[in-house]
Amino acid sequence: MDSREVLAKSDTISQQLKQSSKLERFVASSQRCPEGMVAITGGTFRIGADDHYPEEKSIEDVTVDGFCMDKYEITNAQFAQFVKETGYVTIAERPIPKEQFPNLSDAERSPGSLTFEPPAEGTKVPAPYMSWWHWTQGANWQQPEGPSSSLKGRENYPVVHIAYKDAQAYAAWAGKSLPTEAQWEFAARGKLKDAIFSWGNTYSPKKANTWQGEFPIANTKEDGYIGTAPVGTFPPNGYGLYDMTGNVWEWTVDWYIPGHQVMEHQVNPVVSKPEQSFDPREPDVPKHVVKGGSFLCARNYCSRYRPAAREALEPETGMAHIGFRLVANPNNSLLKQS
Ligand SMILES: [Ca+2]
Repeated sequence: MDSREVLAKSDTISQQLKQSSKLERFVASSQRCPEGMVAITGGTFRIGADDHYPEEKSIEDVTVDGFCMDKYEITNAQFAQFVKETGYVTIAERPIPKEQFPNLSDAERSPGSLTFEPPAEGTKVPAPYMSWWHWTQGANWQQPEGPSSSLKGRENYPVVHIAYKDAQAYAAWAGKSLPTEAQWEFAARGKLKDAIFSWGNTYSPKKANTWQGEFPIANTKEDGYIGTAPVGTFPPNGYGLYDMTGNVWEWTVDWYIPGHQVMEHQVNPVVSKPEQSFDPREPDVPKHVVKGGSFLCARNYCSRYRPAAREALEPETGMAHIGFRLVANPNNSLLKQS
């Protein structure tokens, strides 16, 4: 792929700002972030990592302008408020369109989502790839494990089973935006230069909700959580942002391409067109970048609880470990730390 071609096609954040929301105009004029958001003053940093997974290569210098970012992942209580006010129905709650899957029966097309179920006890490691994901009819943000589950007592947990389009709908309602990958990674690094984790260079089960033990068969729960944890349970990073890594993966606006070469020396880089997307594992399926890893990331498998780590996901797929948080883009870099 020709990098200049990719960037020539890219929208810039400033173009997006031509349609900035009332809230974003407020941020621009007051130079302060709204309640629940943290001011990220912007700057130049090294995106990516050269010594982990190939899709994180290579390290490139990029610059982001100042922006505000949600301190926490969007919670079930926040998403419930959005649904109450708008009547929005998430993709996991809608029947699978007949046009997309004409060979499925009506029953097979009934709504659902992917839930995590560990392989049966005694399964040899490595378990068959992806065998721990199950299509569960009736699983959605309100019933994260299926019809017998609910959100009771989980109001402050991150909302999950959120597809990209669901996150976008929420963002439009909130007058905010999904972050770019560069914004997300800059924020996740928490002012640390080139550190492996958002807290430093040494792994700790006390710093983020990850998986301890042999994934996917044994979770020792050393960090206190087998599944998601209430937002803000683990310590914040250097910007005062919680759960940037671990807990749930978070959507970004960028379309997925392997590596960062196209971003070199760019200001507010973003891969903004679906036709730019390329995942070598599924070349015909455009996907967005998700960041931060989740409670399912373990040292022996998918150790993606790092700022540089990234994965690719289809926009219409929500899963039991997919959530999001938002940014407000005031189009200046003069934000005051709140
Ligand atoms: Ca955990």
